Amino acid sequence: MSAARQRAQWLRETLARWSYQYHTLDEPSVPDAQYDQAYRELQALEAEHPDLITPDSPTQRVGEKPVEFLKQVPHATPMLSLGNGFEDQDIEQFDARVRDWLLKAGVLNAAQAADPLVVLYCAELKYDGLAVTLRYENGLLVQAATRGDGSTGEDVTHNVRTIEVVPLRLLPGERPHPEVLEVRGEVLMFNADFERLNQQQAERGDKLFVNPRNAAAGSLRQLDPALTARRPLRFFAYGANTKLGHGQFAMLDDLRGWGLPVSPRRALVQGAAGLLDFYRQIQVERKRLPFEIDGVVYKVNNEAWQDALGFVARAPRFAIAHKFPPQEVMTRLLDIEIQVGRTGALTPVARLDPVFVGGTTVSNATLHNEDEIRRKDVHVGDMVVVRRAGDVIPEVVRAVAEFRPAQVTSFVMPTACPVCGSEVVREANEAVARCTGGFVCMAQRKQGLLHFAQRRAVMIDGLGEKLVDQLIEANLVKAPADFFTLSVEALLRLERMGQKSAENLLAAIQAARSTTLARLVFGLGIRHVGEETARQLALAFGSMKALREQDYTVLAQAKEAGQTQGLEGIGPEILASLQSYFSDPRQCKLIDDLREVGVTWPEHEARWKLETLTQENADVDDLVQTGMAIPPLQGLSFVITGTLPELSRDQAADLIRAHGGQVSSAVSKKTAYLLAGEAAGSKLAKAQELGVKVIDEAALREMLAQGKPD
Ligand code: D41
Repeated sequence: MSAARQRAQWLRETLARWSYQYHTLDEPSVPDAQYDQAYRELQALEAEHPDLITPDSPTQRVGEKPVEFLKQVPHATPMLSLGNGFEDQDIEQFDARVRDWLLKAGVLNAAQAADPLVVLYCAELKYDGLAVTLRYENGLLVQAATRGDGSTGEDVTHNVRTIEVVPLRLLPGERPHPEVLEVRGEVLMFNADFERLNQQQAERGDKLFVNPRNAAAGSLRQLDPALTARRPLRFFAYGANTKLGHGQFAMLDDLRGWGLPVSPRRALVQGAAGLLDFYRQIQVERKRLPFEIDGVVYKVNNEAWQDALGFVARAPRFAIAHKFPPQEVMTRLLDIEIQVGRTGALTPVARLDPVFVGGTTVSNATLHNEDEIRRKDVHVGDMVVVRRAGDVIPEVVRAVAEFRPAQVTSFVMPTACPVCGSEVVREANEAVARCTGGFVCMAQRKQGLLHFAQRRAVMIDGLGEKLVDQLIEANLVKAPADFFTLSVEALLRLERMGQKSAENLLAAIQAARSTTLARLVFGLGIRHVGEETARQLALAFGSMKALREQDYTVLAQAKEAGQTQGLEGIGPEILASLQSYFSDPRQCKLIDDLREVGVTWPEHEARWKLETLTQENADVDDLVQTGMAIPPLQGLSFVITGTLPELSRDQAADLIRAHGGQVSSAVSKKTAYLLAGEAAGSKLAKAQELGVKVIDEAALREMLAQGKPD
């Protein structure tokens, strides 16, 4: 019997230590299976000898029956509140006040109090959870309570016992723990756990929690501990009722030594300057933290000084919370407007009563799409929660039903484009509704023209948003081809357009006249066709004619059946989009018009073919034998450096890509050629070091003329 008792005690202690190493230190010492085995052994032992069960046994975390209600418990020592500030100034004043009080209390002399770095602070994270207090008597967890109003809270012992990171018995630690220890801290839920929980809730058709804090609160204030046990709650300690005599920072170390999780990020800093420095660091680190914080907390580190400072009302003078600007606020939804994007996507945008959120004033926020509006139950006139986290676009999170006025209007997606009146369609299994107007639609025209003229597309240098606006306004440009019929005279009629600027623009347009198929295909703004896809298409099809004449429905089937070569990166979505684009006569006219006004691009024979070859024998030799053109630079990687005699680096890259080569920015062992011009520097040295072949522009042209690398 005594052997069983000893064994049970050893198992309890060992399991507690492993759990501490796993949860608090994040340094698991044994594999999970080992833990489980020991746990089962203890369970079996306790089943055989029920008198061996102790309240700190890990098997007893969910030992209790549901409670009928949450009991009120008076706090032995009141749980204080925390003053707060938002601005740097608030923090500077806080530090000045602290020094002033320490001077009055006779702790500091006048010279010391004048030193802005004299006070050492412990700077911590401010967890966005629920404040609780845990009472340990002789090391054993005997009670857990919410903060409540600070004097009286709710008894949540049965639930807190189920939180795995909370030790049921304190570990020995480096220094002995007091006989009675009240640990203050926050119960919270990690973001990833919250997401997972909400997913489960959705699958079961249960109500969703609005944020991790809310989920933590809901989970902690349950009557049935078995339910709480299934919720992934965590706990971080930030203080204790009794001073331990070595300062706040060291106290957190003590708590950690006794098995309690404490802030993974805290610092001892000097003066307001040190505090603000910490604040800025945490602002940056915030988005990488696995849980939500709503600011940081500063505490005078020296406990004797803390005592000397005393309290105002219920808040200690030694501490302050420096809060981040709120990321979620409530405001009124004044209207829902429709924005039409370059691809014709209709996005509902919320017009809001301006509010300060996430550090700026926000008056517009995205509502994403029609389904999202339904899901969030948002109506015009509602009070809504607006969220702006970090640099993310502000969004409407949900309506607050409680504040719904008698009169609200439901949103309906218009059936005609608000910009051009064209029909709006929403394809099956698509969340987005689209205007079918294309370049006919002003909204798409402007964005489409900018897209066409951008650097990565047909590249008309110096053509910015303002100028495109002016050109559209003056009715000079409706479609891409119109750029190429502009004259200096026409341009001079635009406001703020001088002779020199007009000439420069025309020169840029002239330069854009000879382009590449890849740039053109990208510039057309076909849905799902980005820069890289456009390059692949140009390479595979070789010519605009081939692209236009293709039946993409047939091609998609052939591809499905594995009968195509050279179209590896082109998926069914892209093929469907090409089919719809090239079967629209308005779009085809646009391309014809470009040719008409003298836009040119080199074309070559199609690289891919519809083959009856099987995948296995379809190697390069077969393709050559079947007469398929292989681009001369296929599979070769180039790096370009220095100034070339005739081509710009962009043009050289286009040329290489148009012939099947790749262009990268750094020289490596995989580089086939370094194309070097005048004043080549470190890349040339690197190429020589690695034995990479170095060629000049003439050699490149020679390769292309020969149709093969040298
Ligand atoms: O992380 C927190 N939310 C946090 C809250 C913290 N790190 N430290 C805190 N320190 C205190 C004092 C200084 C009063 C012991 C607190 C709180 N109080 C607090 N939480 C809720 C009310 C007060």
